[in-house]
Amino acid sequence: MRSTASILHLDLDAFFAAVEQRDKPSLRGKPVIVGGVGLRGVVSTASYEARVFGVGSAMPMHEARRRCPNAAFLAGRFDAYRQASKVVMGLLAELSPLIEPLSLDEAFVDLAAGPARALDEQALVKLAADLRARLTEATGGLTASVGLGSSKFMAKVASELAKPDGVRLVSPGTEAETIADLPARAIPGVGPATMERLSRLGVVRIADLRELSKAELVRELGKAAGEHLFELAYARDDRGVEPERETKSISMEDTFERDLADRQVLARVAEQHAEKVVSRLAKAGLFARTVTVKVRWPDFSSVSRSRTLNGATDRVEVVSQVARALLDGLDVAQGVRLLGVGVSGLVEVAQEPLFDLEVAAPGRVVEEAEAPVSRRPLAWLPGADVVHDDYGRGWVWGSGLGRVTVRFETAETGPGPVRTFALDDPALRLGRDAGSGADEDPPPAQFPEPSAPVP
Ligand code: TTP
Ligand code: MG
Repeated sequence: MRSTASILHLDLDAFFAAVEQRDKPSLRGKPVIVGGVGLRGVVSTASYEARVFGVGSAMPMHEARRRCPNAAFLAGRFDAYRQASKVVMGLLAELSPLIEPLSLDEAFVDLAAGPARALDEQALVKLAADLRARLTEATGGLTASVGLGSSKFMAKVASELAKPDGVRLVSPGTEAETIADLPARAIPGVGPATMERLSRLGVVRIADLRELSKAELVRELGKAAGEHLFELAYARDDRGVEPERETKSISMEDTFERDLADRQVLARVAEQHAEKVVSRLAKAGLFARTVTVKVRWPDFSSVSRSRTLNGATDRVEVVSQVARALLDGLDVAQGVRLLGVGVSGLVEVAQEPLFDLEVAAPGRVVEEAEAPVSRRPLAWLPGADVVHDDYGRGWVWGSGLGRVTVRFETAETGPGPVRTFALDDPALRLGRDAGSGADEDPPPAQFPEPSAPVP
């Protein structure tokens, strides 16, 4: 491990929600929840104002609505998130040639590989402060938390301790004591399932892990995970910052303590895996075309089954249904030792028809007749960008019964007025540009219809 705190971890604060608040001035300082709109939709992220009510990532949307009924519930605009992410990653690339993005809003930077290699601690903190200021400026108001440490693990823990909107440097030599009192789940990779196993061994804090032997952890969690956790408990981590590599697949698997033959239990595990996989997909701003299920039998042989969809999806109910169907095609009577769910065929745009399951009603969800497949089909989802010939740019506040309500405001305006239109109002269009943009066909010329005399 290195003796300087030269690994930097940056994580944007309440990323999707912060982009929404930037572009929708009336929502600044208010609870904002971005998430799936489907039947089984879950929260992607909640603004800090909404977190006060106990709303958080991966919570079912209906639960979020119950806890925070007055929040703005938005469907998400991946183009805007991806654009903000590019700006941020560009700033990080100025610090060092060695950066490793983990998702749209999170990356490691190895400062030892760049011009900052010889900086002392004070100068490193200053570098982080400057970075955060430039980031806020360049993104039009987003904030980030930055951690500095002697390893990837410490940098990530430090940024978590710095949240929100702060910097934290963990001095080399103080790592083990810094993490001792943190809950064990603060270790990246320790999720609810691992935590449940650990609590049975009496583990609450990271220091408690040090009471266990490596052999005990390996027995409980498997060789790779057990050994890794044993090292992290003492903050020992020598993984290098890996330059950007393309994400080709995302998967989640679990080895059971006892072989499982109960279809219902297996289906539930497949669903839980699908939820995690989809959450990581969303964090990466990606959509998947192929779903794979992997099963390992008691004799350690494995099979996998895949299905490729007609289009690319980021919807948990789709991934979950396909995974369960694939599982149904396997005879599990002999017992299952390991079950995994994965997605691949990753692309940056959804290609599936976007049906708003929860609110689909005649005339409620409008697909553009010939929506280009090159980008997410547009629909009057809450939060979507719209342009009106007379009122200019705004966003969908709500829709239903053949009408859509729009708030006319942008990042550059103050909070703007609200107006309601018929869904087929020719002056109103979905999208960000006014119609003269390069990737949009010019709108058909509009002539005032002579009002027909009423007979
Ligand atoms: P995070 O960095 O985990 O969360 P965050 O940026 O919203 O909040 P924090 O201030 O705590 O960092 O994830 C980044 C984005 O990824 C988040 O804004 C939305 C998306 N995401 C999902 O879509 N599903 C998830 O389960 C999580 C955790 C994140
Ligand atoms: Mg974040």
